[in-house]
Amino acid sequence: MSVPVGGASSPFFAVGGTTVDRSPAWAREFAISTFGTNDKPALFIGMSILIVVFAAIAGIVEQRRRPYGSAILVGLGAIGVYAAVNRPDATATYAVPTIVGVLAGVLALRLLTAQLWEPETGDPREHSGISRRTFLGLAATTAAVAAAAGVVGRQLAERVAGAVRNRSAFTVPTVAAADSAPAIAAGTDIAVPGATPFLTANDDFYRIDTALQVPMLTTDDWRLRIHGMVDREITLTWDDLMSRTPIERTITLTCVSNEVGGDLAGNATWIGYPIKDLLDEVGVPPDADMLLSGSHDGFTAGTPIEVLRDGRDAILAVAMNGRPLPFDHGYPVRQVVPGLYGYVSATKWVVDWELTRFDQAQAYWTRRGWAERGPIKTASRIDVPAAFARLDAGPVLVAGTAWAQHRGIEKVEVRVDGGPWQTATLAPQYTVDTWRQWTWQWEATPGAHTLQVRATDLDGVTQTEVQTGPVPDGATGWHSLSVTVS
Ligand SMILES: Nc1nc2c(c(=O)[nH]1)N[C@H]1C(S)=C(S)[C@@H](COP(=O)(O)O)O[C@H]1N2
Ligand SMILES: [Mo]
Repeated sequence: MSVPVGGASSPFFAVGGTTVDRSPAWAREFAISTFGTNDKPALFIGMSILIVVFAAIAGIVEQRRRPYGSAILVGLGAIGVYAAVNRPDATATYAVPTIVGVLAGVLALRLLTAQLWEPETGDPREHSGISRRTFLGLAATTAAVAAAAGVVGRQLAERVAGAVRNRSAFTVPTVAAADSAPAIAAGTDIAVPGATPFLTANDDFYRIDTALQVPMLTTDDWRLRIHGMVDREITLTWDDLMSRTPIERTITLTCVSNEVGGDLAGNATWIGYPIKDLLDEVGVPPDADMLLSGSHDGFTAGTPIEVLRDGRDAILAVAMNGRPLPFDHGYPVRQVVPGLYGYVSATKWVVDWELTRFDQAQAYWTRRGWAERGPIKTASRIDVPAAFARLDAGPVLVAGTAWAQHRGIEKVEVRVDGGPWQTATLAPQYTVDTWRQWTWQWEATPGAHTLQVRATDLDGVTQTEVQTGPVPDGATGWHSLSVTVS
């Protein structure tokens, strides 16, 4: 026996996914600021509590007024079915797990409460216990549900294992010397304990996406369909992609949701295929101005075509720091576009490209109130000392990072207690597409102090002092922290 449905059909994930997709921008902001990147576990725990509460209510109602308790379960089931069949990759079979669950629930509820009623009159019984028949019925129902869950679970486990095997077997493409990332000059990484390393390890790389379950694709499953405003529609297979010439680039990604001083940014060395070459191959008419990229799980990003063609290293990446992309970061293929926030450019598990226009299409976050175009704003951050650190008076090394992708960092300045700005020492700039580390030597005096940092990009523009939150196009303001010196 086999149940041919994916984990995304589970009412739990379906309702969760729909909740994420339908929530207004302020609700997402609230979730991220309250639960941080634990917003998904928080959503699941919240949903579990709600389910237990609804189940208890259904039980009480069924006991008082048959069959209204069962009706509550059917109503909940209807929500689950609606959410499941409306998932981006849904088929009609997505309704199956919810329907099975609801039928089992109603059966269990009826068996459990049957003993509480007089069969002839329908009046509540004074004393009741669970009979042998009811007990057996319940046991059988529970076993049937567990078996069904087991089958779905095993299918899921097999799919996951297949994807894991596929990823282990994938050899990272070899890049010719001329197409390799430039060597990292000595001192580019300031190597100050507590400061961000220049390269972010895959396991430490921030993760932001709307996927409650990470898509587990194999290279055999993968296709990239390129359509819309193109001269020649094509569908790339994995072998088609692998037959091209790969390039390697080190590029810093940043999330638009990053708060001033936040850590939703990371720097990795990517191997992949220039997006510009693929656009040339399909032929894009001059009036198309947006690449609407879609992921396997329905997320979309709208990237300005002019940015993809202005010579920067926008790539369809397949490797991250010498390894196949981790599943969390888009295995087998994702986009990396220097200078744009991830929500308008960095589509993971990318399977669909539609060439279109900004006045004709909207992407996932744009529909929810975020800016249409998302150039990364210049940012700087103090990594050491940590906020509220207790320090000894005397020399203290202040260190951190700054970024202005595709423009580059020209200057970083630090000040203490609102005093004059002091120029920090910049580490060598790797390229304009990566962040740049800095240090500043402070002669700390006893007392409570506030440290502040600001950066200037190579266009000569200094970060604004005006504090704004991430919505709709990225946070602004100077990172500031307090320390105590004795
Ligand atoms: N499929 C998919 N791709 C996505 C997203 C998503 O929700 N789904 N989020 C984007 C956002 S908002 C960011 S900041 C980057 C983060 O990439 P990372 O998780 O590899 O750091 O992925 C982008 N790509
Ligand atoms: Mo993001």
